[in-house]
Amino acid sequence: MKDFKKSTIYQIYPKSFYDTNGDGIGDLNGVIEKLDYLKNLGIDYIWLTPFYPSPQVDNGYDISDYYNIDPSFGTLEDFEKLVQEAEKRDIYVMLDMVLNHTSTEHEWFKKAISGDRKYKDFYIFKESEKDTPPTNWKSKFGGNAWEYVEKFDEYYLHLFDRTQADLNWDNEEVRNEIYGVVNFWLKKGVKGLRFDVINLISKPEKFESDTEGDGRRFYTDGPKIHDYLHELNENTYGEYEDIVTVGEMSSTSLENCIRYSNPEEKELSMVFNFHHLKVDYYKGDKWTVMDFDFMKLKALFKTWQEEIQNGWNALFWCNHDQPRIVSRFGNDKEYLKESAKMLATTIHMMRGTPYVYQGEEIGMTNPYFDSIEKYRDVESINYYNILKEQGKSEEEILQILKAKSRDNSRTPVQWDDSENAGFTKGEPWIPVSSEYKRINVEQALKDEDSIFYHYQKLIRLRKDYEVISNGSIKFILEENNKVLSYVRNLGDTTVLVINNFYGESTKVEIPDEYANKSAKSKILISNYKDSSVLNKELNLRPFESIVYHI
Ligand code: TEU
Ligand code: CA
Repeated sequence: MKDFKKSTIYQIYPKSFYDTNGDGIGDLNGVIEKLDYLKNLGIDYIWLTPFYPSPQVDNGYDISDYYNIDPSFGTLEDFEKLVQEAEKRDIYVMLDMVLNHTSTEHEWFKKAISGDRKYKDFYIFKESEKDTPPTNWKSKFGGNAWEYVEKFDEYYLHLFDRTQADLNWDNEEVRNEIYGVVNFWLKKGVKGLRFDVINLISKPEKFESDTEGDGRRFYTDGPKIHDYLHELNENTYGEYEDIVTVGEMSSTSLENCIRYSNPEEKELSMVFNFHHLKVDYYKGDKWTVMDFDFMKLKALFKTWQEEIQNGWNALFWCNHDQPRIVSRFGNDKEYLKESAKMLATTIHMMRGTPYVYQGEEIGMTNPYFDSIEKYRDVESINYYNILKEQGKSEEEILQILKAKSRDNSRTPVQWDDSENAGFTKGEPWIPVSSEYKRINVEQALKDEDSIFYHYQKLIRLRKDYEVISNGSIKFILEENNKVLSYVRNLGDTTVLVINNFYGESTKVEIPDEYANKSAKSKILISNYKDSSVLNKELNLRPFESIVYHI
C-alpha cells in the first residue's frame, strides 16, 4: 500500500501524451509504451484525464458514457492492460471522475429532453420566460449558465459549456447512479480518483440572481456538499483501504478544504485549490495580461500551507487548464533550467502531495501560438469571440491567449527532436510547440544536469526524508520581495528552503536560529552546481534555489 504523503502523482492528458496509431491523437497504448519512462522519473500514480466516450466539446470533460473508453483512446481491454502494466512497475492508476455534469449526448440527458420525467429530474430544469433565464449566473466558459429548451419552455443549468448539463445531486437516484460509476472503475483496479469540480455539485435550494457576482457564491462549497462527499465516500472508495482521492475545488475556502481533507470527516484524501494561480489575474479577471503578484503568491502559500494542519493539500503549478509555469512565473528563455528547477523545488518541499503535469518535468513552455486557427480549446475560442465583441484588437486578444489559454499546456509532449517531436507519425490534433528541438525528453535524459533529473531527485527526497513528507511548515523572510523561503521541521530535523524568484542576484539574511547551525548542515538539492554552504548572509544568483538539511 502506498502512503500518499510520500507519493508523487503524474498527470497525463492522454490526447497529447503519445500516439501509437498515427491518427494524431494520443492513446492508452501510448501511455503503456511510456511507463518505463515514468518509472524512471519515480512517480507513484498516474492521473489520466477523461478518456470516456465523449463528443469532445470540452476534450472529454463532456462524458456521454461513464462505462467505456472513447474509441479514439482505445478499448476497455487496453485500459485493463494499462492498469496491469502500471502495477508491474509499482505505479497506480488514478481516474478522473466528472460527476458535476454530463454531456448532453449522454443517454440520461437524451431521455430528459425527450420528456421522460424521471430523467428530467436527473438535471436542473427551471421554468422561466423565453429570453429571461432563471438567474443571471454566468457559465465558466462565458455567457449565461442557462440554456433554453423550446419544447418545455424551460431552461437547464450548465456551469460550463451548454453541452455540459449539470446533474441534480439532490436527486437520490442520481447519487446512486454515480456510486455505480465509481464502483465500476474501482473494481477494475483503479487506486486513485480525482473528482472534477466536485465542490460545485450541491446547488442552493432557491435559485436567485447574484447582484454581486457571477453566481458562484451560491453553488460553490454548496449547502449539502459535505454530506454528499461523505456519502460518496461511504458508498464507494470508503470501503477500500488503499484508495487516494483528490477533489478539484473551484473558488473554495480554506475552512471548507480543511473539512474536505480532514481524515476524521471521511470525505477526501486531499484538495486542489487555485488561489495561488490567480495572482496574475488583473482585478480577478483571467482574460488579462499581468505580471504575477509575488507578495500575494507568498501570502497565499503561507496561509494554505500553515493553516491546513488537519487537512492535506495537493501541490501543483501545472495542469491541463493552466499555462506552463516556467513561462508564467519563471523565465523560459535565458533561465529555463534554473527557473524550472527553482519552481519545482518550491512546491515539492512543501507539505502536501506533489503533482507533475506531463512535460513539466522537462521544462515544456507555452507554445506562443500566433493565430487563432491553432487553438482548439472551447473556453479559449469562446473568449476570443467575447473579447472581440468587447472591441479588443486581434493582436491584443492573441497576447492574452498566449499567456492564458488552456491550450498552452495541451500541446503534444516533446519526446525527441524528430518531426512532430516524436509524438505522432500523423498530423497532431493540435500543433506541436516550435521549442521541441531545444526541449525534449531524449535530450533531457542525456543531460545529467537536466530539469528531468532535478524532478527525479525531488521525488526521491520526499520518500527518503520523513521531515519532507510529514514535517511541520513555517514561512520565513515574509517581507522579502524576491525570495520565498520556508522551514520544515520534524523532531530535531530541520529543512530550510530558499528560492529566488527573480532573474537577478539578491542577498538574503538567514535568521540566527538556522544560520547558527550551519556547521552541521548539508545541501539536499540546489539548482547551481556550486551553491554556497549555509551562512548568515547568502548571495543568491538568478532563480537560485537551495535546500539545506540542518
Ligand atoms: O476545470 C474546472 C475549472 O473551473 C477551471 O479549471 C476552468 O477550466 C478554468 O478556471 C476556466 O478559466 C475542470 C477541468 O479541469 C476542466 O478541464 C474542465 O473543462 C472543467 O472542469 C469542466 O469539466
Ligand atoms: Ca492514436
